[in-house]
Amino acid sequence: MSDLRIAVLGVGIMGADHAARLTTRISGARVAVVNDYLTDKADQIAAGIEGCRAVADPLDAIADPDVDAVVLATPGPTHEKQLLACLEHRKPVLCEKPLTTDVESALGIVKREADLGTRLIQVGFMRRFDHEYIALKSMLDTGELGRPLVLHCVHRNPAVPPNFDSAMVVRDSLVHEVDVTRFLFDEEIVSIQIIRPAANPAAPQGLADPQIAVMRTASGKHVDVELFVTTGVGYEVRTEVVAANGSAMIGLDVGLVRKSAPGTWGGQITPGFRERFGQAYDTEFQRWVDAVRDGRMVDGPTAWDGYAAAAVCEAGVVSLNSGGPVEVAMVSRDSIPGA
Ligand code: ISE
Repeated sequence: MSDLRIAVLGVGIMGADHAARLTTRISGARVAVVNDYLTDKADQIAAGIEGCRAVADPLDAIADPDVDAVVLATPGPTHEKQLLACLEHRKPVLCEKPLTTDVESALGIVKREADLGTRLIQVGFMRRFDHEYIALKSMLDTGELGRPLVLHCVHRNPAVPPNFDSAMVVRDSLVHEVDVTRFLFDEEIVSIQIIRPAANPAAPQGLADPQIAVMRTASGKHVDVELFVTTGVGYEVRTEVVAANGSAMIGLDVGLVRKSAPGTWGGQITPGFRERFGQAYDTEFQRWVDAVRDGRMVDGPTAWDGYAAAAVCEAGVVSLNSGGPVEVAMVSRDSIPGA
């Protein structure tokens, strides 16, 4: 079987990383087309990949007859149009989060895909492919810890880009714990509250950081998340499940532990999400390529997962402004046959 010919749309930090991953570490696929609104950047990436060319218009790249499947690493506001084009051309697509930037358009995408009767959209919630999250999920599924009751999470970044605002802490950062909660517990989140502690004096003016998210699932499980995106320290993602018969924690970041004179010990913290979740991205991409090649098209979070995450984040942003708990408004999955 010949290699899957992929178009990578958006070759900023994430897209360039995906193009490199597909070229050097993933089998059964090659990058045939790249696109970016910065055309010089797309030309430069294309020049470094054998048999790859830059296409200036993202919709032309999707429609290109030499493209079998699409990776979207473009800015969120462009996703709706690009996803609709992928559906129109029946091209499988791995879309970096967010699915779209608002709940209505996310639901529109879910419905349009369901109307086609074939799943073509996978959403890039990469934590579901991380060895530690997989181990935690398997442990919960075997039932050895008994009924899970509480999830405690920590999500810290050393720094964020200058345009990062308080709502992005919810939509861009917390969205991962929203998906992790749904993945681990197999149920929807029904309410969310965002609490703003005193802000980090080192955070940019106006950025509410840290934030504490408190969520409740349909069966009444409690989830709390400390989000702190300007720590200046490192990339820390910890997740602890407390269950009826014990607890389990991942993300302790304990690699090599050094002990040396004069009586000190210590190790290293991963600097960023690409280092912490590099394995997860590789596994996600290999499994997606394999699924597309054998006709399953999707092997991971679906458009519905993207919609559900958007709905929780939407409620989270309302709570960020009001301070109180907010109910999550979502349609029922059964109301969309095929979703
Ligand atoms: C970023 O977009 C990510 O997806 C990272 O995983 C997350 O840690 C970071 O907070 C986000 O801004």
